[in-house]
Amino acid sequence: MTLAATRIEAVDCRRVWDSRGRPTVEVEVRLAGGASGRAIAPAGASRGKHEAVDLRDGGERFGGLGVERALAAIRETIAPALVGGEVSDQAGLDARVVALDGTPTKSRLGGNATTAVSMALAHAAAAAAGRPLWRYLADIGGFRPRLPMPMIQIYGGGAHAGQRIDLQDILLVPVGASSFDEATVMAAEVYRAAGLRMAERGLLRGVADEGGWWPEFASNEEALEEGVAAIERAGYRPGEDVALALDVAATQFRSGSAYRLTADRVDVDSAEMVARVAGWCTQYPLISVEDPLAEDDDAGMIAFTAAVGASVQVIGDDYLVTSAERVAKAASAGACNAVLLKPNQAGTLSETLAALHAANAAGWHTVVSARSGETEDTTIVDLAVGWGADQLKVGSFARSERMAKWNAAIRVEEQLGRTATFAGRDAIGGRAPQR
Ligand code: 2PG
Ligand code: MG
Repeated sequence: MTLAATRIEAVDCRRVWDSRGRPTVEVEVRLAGGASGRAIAPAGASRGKHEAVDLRDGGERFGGLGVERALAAIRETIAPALVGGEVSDQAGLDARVVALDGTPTKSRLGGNATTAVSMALAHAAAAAAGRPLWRYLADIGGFRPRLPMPMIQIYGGGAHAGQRIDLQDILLVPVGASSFDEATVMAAEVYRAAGLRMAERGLLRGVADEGGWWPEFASNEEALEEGVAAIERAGYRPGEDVALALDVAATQFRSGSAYRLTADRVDVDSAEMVARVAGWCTQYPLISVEDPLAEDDDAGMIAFTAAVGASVQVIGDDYLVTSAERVAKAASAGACNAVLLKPNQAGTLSETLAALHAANAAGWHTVVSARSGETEDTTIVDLAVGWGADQLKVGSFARSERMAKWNAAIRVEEQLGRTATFAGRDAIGGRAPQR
């Protein structure tokens, strides 16, 4: 009897290093027919309380961030359960891992272990089918491959820049671009102009965790003003050619029931926070705002979405943690109109895809996102293209763990050639509540 070529023969793993020089998990899946797939788990710094947790070793070594326990979980528990399985049955294999873990946040096996395994399975399945992963995912999922609109960080802040300012990401969105390639050209020019301005003002201090300029600003608003100035300096019209976006990551500066805006030397309550960020939306060319309120501030999220959601995209990240259930609940409550999709928040590709389906069902925009701790792994680009997601957020326009993703998308656009479609301006922005 000949064994099926797509039978899983081995699930191997090793410790590799992420963009912060911290240990992370790499998995390699080998199939009976010789095809293989490999993936590396990313790691967040500003994490939601309900997301899948990484299994770390604790203790002194590597500041407690070792991944020996996660590797042991793969070798001793996950691999024995998957070997012999049919690799194209991603849903069945992911479900097996979820059942083996049995916790709401993957705390037994580790989200770092389950995420790397799930992504490596998909790579192996695509390799066996002889197709790039993005095309394989589109084919099996019934999606039309499409290049997403990129969101590119200009300044990093919050947990990614020692809390120098409270806002975590000030991003640019090249809404006037007509292709992904053109979008990267515009991003390169604005990013460069922003750096030149920092240098001229004597404020250049290098870059933050995701490659954005270190935010040497006196207030949160100054970051927005500088963003507008950089767009103009690069020769673009703010809002018309290049818009701004924010990841407030407000959970990070929640203090009791208040929001502590250290850079602005003020504590505000939820209603004042809503008014402040909504005010920025009218003052600056902001097209999208992520996590404007903390992960447990339902009333604030609903109020903010009601205030600006018809014209501004309101993304839930820590608030929704790539959970289909949370997306459906938020949609019916009128909180958010877009979801950030991070595979390692869910812990498997199948659960990430379920969150995308829930968002599509709600008429929301979808944004596939990297983490602040990344590697050369470019799986998220395949997901964004193959699932026809609206946007892709992978950090700034510097550092190779970021550039690897932008460059991967450029290659896909070229491979698609004349059949390539780019998400464009309509794939980002506000949505009138559907209730
Ligand atoms: C976010 C991400 C990426 P982290 O908040 O959206 O910017 O950060 O991976 O630290 O959660
Ligand atoms: Mg975020």
